[in-house]
Amino acid sequence: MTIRPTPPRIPIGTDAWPDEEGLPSLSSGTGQNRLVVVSNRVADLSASSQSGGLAVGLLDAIQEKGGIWFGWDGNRDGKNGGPMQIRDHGSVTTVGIPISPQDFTEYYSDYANGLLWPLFHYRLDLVHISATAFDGYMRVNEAFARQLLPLLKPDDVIWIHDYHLIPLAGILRRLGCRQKIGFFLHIPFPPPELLSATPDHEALVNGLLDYDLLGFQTHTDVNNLKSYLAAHKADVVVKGGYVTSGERRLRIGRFPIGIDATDFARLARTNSPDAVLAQTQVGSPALQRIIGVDRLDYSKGLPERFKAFDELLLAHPELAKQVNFVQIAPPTRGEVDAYAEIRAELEQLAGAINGRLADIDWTPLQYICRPLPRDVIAPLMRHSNIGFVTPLRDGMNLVAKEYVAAQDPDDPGVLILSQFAGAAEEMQEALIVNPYDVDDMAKQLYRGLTMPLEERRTRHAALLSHVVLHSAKYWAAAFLSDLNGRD
Ligand code: ADQ
Repeated sequence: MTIRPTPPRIPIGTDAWPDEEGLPSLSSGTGQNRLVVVSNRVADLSASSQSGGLAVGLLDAIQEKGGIWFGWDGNRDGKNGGPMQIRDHGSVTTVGIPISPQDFTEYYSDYANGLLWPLFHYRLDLVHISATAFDGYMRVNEAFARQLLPLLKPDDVIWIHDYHLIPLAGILRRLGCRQKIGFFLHIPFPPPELLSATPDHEALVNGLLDYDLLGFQTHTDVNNLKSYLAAHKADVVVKGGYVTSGERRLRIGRFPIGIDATDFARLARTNSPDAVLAQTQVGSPALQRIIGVDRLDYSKGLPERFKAFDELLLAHPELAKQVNFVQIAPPTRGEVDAYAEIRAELEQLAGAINGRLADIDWTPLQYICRPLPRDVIAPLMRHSNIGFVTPLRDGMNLVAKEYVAAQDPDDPGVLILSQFAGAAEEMQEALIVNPYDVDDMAKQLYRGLTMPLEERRTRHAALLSHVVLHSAKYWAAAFLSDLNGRD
C-alpha cells in the first residue's frame, strides 16, 4: 500500500497554531459584542435544514452572542431602498432587503455571477465586461451599506461574506462606520495576471484593503492577493499576515471552512441503503456506486467527470452492470448564458453514454437534475464506494468533507479529489487527481473501486479526524477570534 506522506498540517489564521498537539481553545472572542453577518442572501432561519457549513458555523456564533444576519431577501422585483423584512428568531434577527429587477440583472447576474465568479475561478474565457454591471454592483453595495448602518451599535463586530460584497466595508467606512469589519471569501482568489483582466481590479483590491481582517480558504488564495499587492500597490507593505496601507493596518489569513461532521454522519446513518435506493431509484445495492453532488456549475468539472466514467467503462468492460455513477446536479443561475451551455453539454454526454451502454437492468450514468434533501444525499454518500469530487477550481468544496463524514469507518469508500479544490490543501489522503486529465481520472476510479479494505480504512481515518476537528464551528470561532484578538 502506498500512501502519500501526510503533509505537515498547515496553520490556520494569521499565526501558526499556538498548540501543535491539538486545536487551540477558541472562543468566538466577541465578548458581549453582537455579531452582524452580511451575505448576499439573508439566511432563512425558518427552513428546517440549515446544515451547510456556512450556516452552521455562523449561526452558532450569532446565537452565542446575539446579532443580526443581513442580506438580500431573494426577491427580484423589489425597489432599491424599499422596506426591509425584519424577523426575530430568539437572539438572532434576520433582515432581508429587496433589490430591483435592474439591480438583479446588473449586480447579481452580470457582475457577481457574469464577471467575478468566472474570473475568480480562473475562467477568463467566460468573463463579460460591462460598465453598467460594475455600476450596478456598486449601487447595490451602497444600498446594503445605507440600510445596514442605522441598525448597527457601536460595539458590533461585522463579518461580511463573499464576492458579491467586496466594496461594502469601504462604503460603510465612508458613511462613518468605525466598527471592526472582517471579510471572508468563499471562492478562490485569482493570481494577479488574471485579476488584472478586469478594468475594476484596482477598485476591488482597494475595497479589500478597507477591512480589518481578510480571510481566505487556502494558502494559494492568500498568496495570490499578496502577489497582486506586490505587483500593483507600491504603497502597500506586506509582512507576514499583516498589510499596511497608509494609516490602515489589516491582517490576511487562511481559514479553511469546515462542516458539522458529527451531524452529517448522523444523517448518513438515518436511512437504510434499501430505503435510500428505493426513494431515489439509483440502482440495486449489489452495484458499486460512484457519487457526485454539485450545484450545476461550469467550475465543477462535470463534463470531464462524465468522460472519465466513460473511459473507465471502455477500459474495463467487465465493469458493465457492476458499477453505476450517480451525479446529482440541480441547475443554478439559469439566467447566465454559460449555465445553459454547460447544462446542454451534460445532457448530450449523459445521453451518449447511456445510449451506448444502458440495458434494461442497468443505467450506467444517472444524472439527476433536481435537488435532493440532505437526509437522502448523506445516506447515498455512505452507500457509495467512490466520492467523485473533481472541480476545475473550487474555493473549498464541502461535498468532499461531507463524503468523508458520511462513510462507515469500518468499510469506508474512497474520496477522489481534484488538486484544484481548496479542500485538496488539507485532504492529501484522498486520491488527488488533475480534473483535466480524463485518462488518469478513469485510472483512479478503477484504483478506488478495487482498493483493499486496509488502505481505504487508513486513508479514511486520517481524513475523518481532520474533518471532525476542523469543523464549521471551529472555522467561525477562529475567524472571529482573529478579528477581535488584536488591534
Ligand atoms: P458551493 O459552490 O455551493 O459553495 P460546495 O462547498 O461544494 O459548493 O457546497 C456547499 C453546500 O451545498 C454543501 O453542503 C453541499 O452538500 C450542498 N450541495 C451542493 N450540491 C448539492 C446538490 N446537488 N443537492 C443538495 N445539496 C447540494 C461555495 C464555494 C465552495 C465553498 C463553499 C463554502 O464555491 O468552494 O466550499 O462556498 O465556503
